[in-house]
Amino acid sequence: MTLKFIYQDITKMNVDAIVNAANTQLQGGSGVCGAIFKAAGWQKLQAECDQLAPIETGEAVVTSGGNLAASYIIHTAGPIYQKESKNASDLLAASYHNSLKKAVEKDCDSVAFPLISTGVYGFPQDEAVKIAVKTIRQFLLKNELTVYLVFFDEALFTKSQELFR
Ligand code: AR6
Repeated sequence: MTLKFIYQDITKMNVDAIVNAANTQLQGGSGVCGAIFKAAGWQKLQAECDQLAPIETGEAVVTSGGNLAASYIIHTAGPIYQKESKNASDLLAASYHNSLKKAVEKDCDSVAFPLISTGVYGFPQDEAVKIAVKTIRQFLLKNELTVYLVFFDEALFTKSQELFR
């Protein structure tokens, strides 16, 4: 029943599942997605993803963790901020919520999230952190899970830690 902030490369996390900031076609890409595909084993992970694609924005699906320490990768497509401006917040919350549900379905005790949609997809970072924290805290009221929110930007990590202490 804990949410922890951590400044780390998510591919190095020793947890039951890590979440990938994917696209609806589940195609290996850049950013955190590229790092995860590379560390997990690109071809094998892409083959698993191809069986599950496409997904809706806000939906989540699960593959193996490949060569990662994590047993599972939960792939969720966050909203493209410019495209979904009206529904972007709800869709981002759905990405977190649906990923958490998948983690529980797979009996995970621990799961690590990147800041979904805050890179290529352009979601304002401070707002995205707020939505992530709110959605995760709500879920943890009823579920036993350790959740890590993984920051890749040290300044944002420090600022967010102070804000949500
Ligand atoms: N560990 C943790 N966080 C990371 C890492 C890492 N190794 N690398 C980057 N980040 P982005 P999106 C942070 O662009 O905006 C891909 O091509 C990064 O600083 O990876 O959801 C997909 O295939 C940022 O805060 O994801 C999709 O097509 C956050 O991860 C599209 O980009 C998310 O940035 C998804 O875009």
